[in-house]
Amino acid sequence: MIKCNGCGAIIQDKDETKAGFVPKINDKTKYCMRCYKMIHYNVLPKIIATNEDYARVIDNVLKKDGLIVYVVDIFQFKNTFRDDMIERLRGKNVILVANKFDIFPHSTVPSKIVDWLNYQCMAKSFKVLASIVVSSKSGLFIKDLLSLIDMFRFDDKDVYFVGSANVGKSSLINAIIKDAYSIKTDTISTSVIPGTTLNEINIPFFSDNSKLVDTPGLINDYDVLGKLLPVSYSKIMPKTELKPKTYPLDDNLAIFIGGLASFEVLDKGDAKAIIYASNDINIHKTNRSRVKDLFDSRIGDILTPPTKDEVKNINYVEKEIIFDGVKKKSIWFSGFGFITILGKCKVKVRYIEGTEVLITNAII
Ligand SMILES: Nc1nc2c(ncn2[C@@H]2O[C@H](COP(=O)(O)OP(=O)(O)O)[C@@H](O)[C@H]2O)c(=O)[nH]1
Ligand SMILES: [Mg+2]
Repeated sequence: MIKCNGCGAIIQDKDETKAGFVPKINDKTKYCMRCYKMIHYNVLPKIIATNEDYARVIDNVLKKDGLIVYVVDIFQFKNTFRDDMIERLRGKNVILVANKFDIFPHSTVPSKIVDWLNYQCMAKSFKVLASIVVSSKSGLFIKDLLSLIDMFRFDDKDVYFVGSANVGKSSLINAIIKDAYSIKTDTISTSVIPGTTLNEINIPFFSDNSKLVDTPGLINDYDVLGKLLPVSYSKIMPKTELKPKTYPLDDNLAIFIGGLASFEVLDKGDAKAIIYASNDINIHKTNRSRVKDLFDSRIGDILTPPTKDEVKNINYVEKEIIFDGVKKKSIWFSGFGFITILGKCKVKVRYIEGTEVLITNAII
């Protein structure tokens, strides 16, 4: 039995529609056709497994006695620090890693984010051995993560990387291997499509023969990606440093985050709002009186993403939120960003039906 080095599926030459397919298996086969195409032709993979399949693999992994690296996406924190994962991880040896720190404004102080992460854990009574921010893309703090892993990997245990789909688990393992061996090429397949990794992938790494283990992640049903087509994925996932936009609130101000959400001021109080979203999303400032008209006629052209094609399958829901101004807060939209509110105000957000809007203490 050979496993694909890219996604972990068992290599087979019987069924093209199933994971691990290659037309012909031989001694040199290292990757399935899906990963081979992803690596050499930049072809995006199709999703071929379900959340139940992924959950089975994860639960199997968690039965083993190892050190767990729980990876979350700092830009999608609320989406990826999930109750269903926290419940699975309670009582285990866990290091919490917030990945993709490179996209946060470079003035962000890492230790403040770590404090914030620890607070979020405390709020869920979730004990972790340590929290850290890293970037698998830029390599920032990868060495520090490796030191933490060495420190907490009692009795030469294996190290399991778990977390939601797309948080960068596979990228993180690649970054660790690149750093440790001073190499430039990726070992495991990564992509913008949730569900790239299909099975557990074991990588012998430590001198005692213990392994780094990559796992598939659960896909969040509330993620906005599920409502969009792959053409929009790379637009809403920031690739470069976020350029936050600050708006002092005015009565009747409305702001569109592309056509993904709108933010309307019902009572401006003394507040301002700072929007953190990918630079590829059009932020459009307008008056509340124009909101209905814009939703009816301009989504998919000036208000994009989504594209015109995607709009056909999207409905919007709305929610009023009151901020008392005592603490800074962040409004998290599943999948494409957050708004930090400073001060007292009352606002209305409209967002895509089937996605979530969640509030935390402000992250930045
Ligand atoms: N900006 C940024 N993107 C990242 C980082 N790590 C991973 N990504 C991107 O996130 C997407 C998902 O990565 P992948 O490793 O496949 O995630 P996995 O599903 O958790 O294994 C890919 O498009 C990666 O390029 C990071 O540190 N910074
Ligand atoms: Mg992966």
